[in-house]
Amino acid sequence: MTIRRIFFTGMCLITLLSLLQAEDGYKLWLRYSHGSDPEKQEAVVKLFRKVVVAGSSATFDAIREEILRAGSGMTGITPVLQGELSGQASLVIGTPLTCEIFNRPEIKRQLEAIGPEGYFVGHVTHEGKKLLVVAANAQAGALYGTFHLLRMLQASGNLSGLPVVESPKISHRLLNHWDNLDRTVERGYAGFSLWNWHKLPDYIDPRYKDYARANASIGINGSVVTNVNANSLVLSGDYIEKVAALADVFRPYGIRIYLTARFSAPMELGGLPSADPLDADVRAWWSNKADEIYKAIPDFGGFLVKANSEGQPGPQNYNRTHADGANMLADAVSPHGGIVIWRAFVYSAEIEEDRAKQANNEFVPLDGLFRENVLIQVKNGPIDFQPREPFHPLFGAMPETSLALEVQITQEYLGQATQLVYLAPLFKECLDSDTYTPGSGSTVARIIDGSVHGRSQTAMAGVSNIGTDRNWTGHLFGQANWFAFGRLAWNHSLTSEEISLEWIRLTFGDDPFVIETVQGMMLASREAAVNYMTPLGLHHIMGRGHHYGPGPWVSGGRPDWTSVYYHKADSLGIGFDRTATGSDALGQYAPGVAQKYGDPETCPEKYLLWFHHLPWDYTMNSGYSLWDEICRRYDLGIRTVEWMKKSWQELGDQVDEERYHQVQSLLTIQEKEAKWWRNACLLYFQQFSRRPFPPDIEQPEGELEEYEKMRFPYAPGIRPSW
Ligand code: GCV
Repeated sequence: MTIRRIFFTGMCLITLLSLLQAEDGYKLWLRYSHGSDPEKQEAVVKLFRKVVVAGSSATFDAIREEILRAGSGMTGITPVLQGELSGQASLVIGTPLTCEIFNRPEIKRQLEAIGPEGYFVGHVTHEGKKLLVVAANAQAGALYGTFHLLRMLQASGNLSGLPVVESPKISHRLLNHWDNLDRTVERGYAGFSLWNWHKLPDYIDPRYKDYARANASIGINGSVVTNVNANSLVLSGDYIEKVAALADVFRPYGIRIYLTARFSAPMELGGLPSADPLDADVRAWWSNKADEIYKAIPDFGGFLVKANSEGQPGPQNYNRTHADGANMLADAVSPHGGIVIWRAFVYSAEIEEDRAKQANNEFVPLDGLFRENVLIQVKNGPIDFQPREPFHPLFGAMPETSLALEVQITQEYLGQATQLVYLAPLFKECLDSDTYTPGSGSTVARIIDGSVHGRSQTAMAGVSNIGTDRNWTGHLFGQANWFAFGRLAWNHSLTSEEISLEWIRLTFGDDPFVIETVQGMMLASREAAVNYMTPLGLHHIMGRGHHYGPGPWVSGGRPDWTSVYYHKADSLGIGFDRTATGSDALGQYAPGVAQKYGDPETCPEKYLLWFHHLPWDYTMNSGYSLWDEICRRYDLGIRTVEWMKKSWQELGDQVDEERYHQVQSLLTIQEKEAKWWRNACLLYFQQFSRRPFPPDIEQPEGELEEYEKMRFPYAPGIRPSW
C-alpha cells in the first residue's frame, strides 16, 4: 500500500466514524467535519499544513483557536501555527500592520474601500509560489475573513469561489435577546436564557464563548442581552459588573454588548421623583450612568429602548416626545461613541386609530429631530411579526432619520419551536420591498443600509431564538433562521436559496440528495405556514397571550389584542379595509405602493385581506370564490407539510440518528398543528360565509367549540401574568 493510499483509507475511516457519531446540534454550522471526497480532502489537508496568523491580540488568539479547531476537525491533523511568515506557509492571515506581505500594492488596493470589518481572501504569489491569504485592514476583518474561508471549505470543500472581497452592507448587526433577569425568555422556545446572572461575573459558562463564535462566524457584531420589556436592575452596579464579564468574552469576537434601558430607571434605581427627559437631574443621572457603564465596558454599544408601548414607561408620561426621550439617552452615550436604538413599535388601546397606522402617526412628525447617534428600529411590518405582513410604511416616511430593521428570528407567530419554517424568504420579502420614496428602487434594504438617503448609522436587528436547549434553538431548523439573519444583515443581496444551500451543506454535508431534499423543504416551508395559518393577507388570528395555535374567535378586552379586530369576518365578507374607504393605512405609503395595493384587482393576493374587506364570493385569480380560495389555501398548507414530512423520511439513512429523529418528531407535531389551524379557522369562518367546504379538499374535522375551549396555561415564552 502506498503512503497516499494508507492516508486516504485512514481518512475514509475517520469520515465513516464521524458519520456514525451522534450529533446533537450543539456545534451549529461550525461542525468542521471531514469531507467525503478524497481529492477535496487532500486540498484541505494541504491548506492547514502550515498556517501563519500574524498578529497578537485576543482577536488573533481567537482566530488561531478557530484554525486549530477547524483544521483538526476537518483533517484529523493538528495544523502547525506560526506567528510570522517564514518558510513554506500554506495560509497567511493578518493585516498590513501585522504582516509585511499585506503592504503589497495589489493587496492594499483590495483593502482600500472595505473598512475595518472587510476582508480579502485570495491567492498571491510569494517566493514564486501560490499562497492563500486572508487580508484585512483590522483584526475584525481578519476574523470575518477567516470564518468566510472556513465556511467555504466546509460548504464546498474547495476554493473555486476565490478571490472574494467583502465588507458588510450594514454596520450594526444585532441580536436582540428578550431575556429576563430571572432567565425566562419572552417569546423564547429553546429553554432558558443563556445568561446565568446568578453565577456571573465569577463563573463564565463555556457556552458564552461558543455563542460569540457562532455569531462572529456569520457577521453578527452586537448583542442586546436583555428584554426590551426592561428591568432597570440590569443598570445597577452589581449587574454592570456581570455584563462586563460577558462583554469580556464577546470582545475578541468583535461583538459589542448593549443593554435595554428602562425609561423609569432614574426613579427606580436613582430615587429621583421623575424620569422627565428634560429634567436636569434626570439627564445627569443618565449621563453618570453612561460614564459608569463605559468605565466597566469601554466598547459598550449603547441602549435599546421600548418606550410608551405595551405598558412600558416613556417620555410621553411627561408629555414629552419620543425624540426628547431618545435624544436625552443619546447625549448620555455620545461622549463615549455609543448609540441609542429607539423602537417604533408603539400603539395604544386608547387611540381609536387602526393599530397599523399608529407608529407613523407618532414618528413621522419627528423626522429630522433625532440626534445623529439615534436609530429608530422598525419592525418589518406594521403590526407584529405576523407570518406575512406588507413592509412597514415608516421605511418610506422618515428620510431625515436613520432607520433600523427589526425582524423576529424566534417564531412567536410561526409555529414557535415545534415547526420547521425557514424565515429567509420572510426577511427578504421585506428587504426587497420597494418603498418608492424618493423614487422606485428605494427598497427597504437600501433605506436601512443608508444608501438611499446617504446615512452612515445603519442597523439590522433580529429577535433571538436562542436558549439553553442543547441545540440552541429548540428546533434544529431554527438554527437556519439565526444563520440566515446573520448572513442577510451582512449582505442583504444574498438570496434565500443561496443561504439555505450554505446552511444545509454546513449542517448536513454535501450529499446531493440530502441537499436537494432539505432545500426543497426549507424553501416551501414559509409559504406553507402562511397558508395553514393566515392565507391571503389574514393576520393576528392566533391564540390570546401565548400566541400558540389558532384563535380567530378571540374577542373582548383590549380590541387591538383580539382577532376579530383584524379579520372583520361578517356575513358579507372578510378582511380589513385599509383603503381610503376604511382606515386609509394605505395613505401612509408612497403613491406607487398605495395605488397598486389600493385596488383589489392589482393588489397582490398575498396582501389582499390585509388591505381589503371583500365579499365571500369575490372572484380570485384562480377563478374560485374568495371562500373557496381560503379553504384551498389552508388545504395546500397541510399538503405541503405532509410532503415535507415525507421528504424528510427519505433521509433516514443519510442524517445521523439524533438529529433525524428530532426533526421527524417535530414534523409530526407540525402536521398536527397545521390541521388544528385549518380546522379551527375554517370552522370558525364558515359561520360567517355560510358556504360548504369545497368537496375536493380534506374536510375540516372536529367541533368549533372544542377548539375554542383549548387552553395552554404553560405554553412557553409567556409572562406568568398572561
Ligand atoms: C417584548 C409583541 C410580543 C411581545 C413583545 C412585543 C415587542 O407584542 O408579543 O412579547 O414584547 O411584541 O416587540 O415589544
